[in-house]
Amino acid sequence: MEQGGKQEVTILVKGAYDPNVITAKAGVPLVVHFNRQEDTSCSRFVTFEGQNVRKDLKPFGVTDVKFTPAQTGEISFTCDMGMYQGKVIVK
Ligand SMILES: [Cu+2]
Repeated sequence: MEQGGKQEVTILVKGAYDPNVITAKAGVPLVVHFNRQEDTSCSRFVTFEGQNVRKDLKPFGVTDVKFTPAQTGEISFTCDMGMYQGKVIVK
C-alpha cells in the first residue's frame, strides 16, 4: 500500500517468503519489512535482482529493505541458495 510518498509491505520469513509475490509502483520508494522468525542460515540473506540490494536479515526480528523500483516489470528476490523465492511486480 502507498502512503505519504512511499509504499510498504511486510513479509514473513519462515520456511518461505509469505507473501512471496508483492506489487509496487514504479518511481515510488518501496520499504519491505522482513519479519524473519527463524535462524536457519538459508534465509539469512536476501538479494533483489538488478537492484544492488543484498541484506542480512536478523533472526527473530524485523529488517527493512528499501529501494525505489525504477521501471515496470518484475524483480525477483531470493535467499543466497535460491531456495526462498519471491518477486515484486512493478506497475
Ligand atoms: Cu537459502
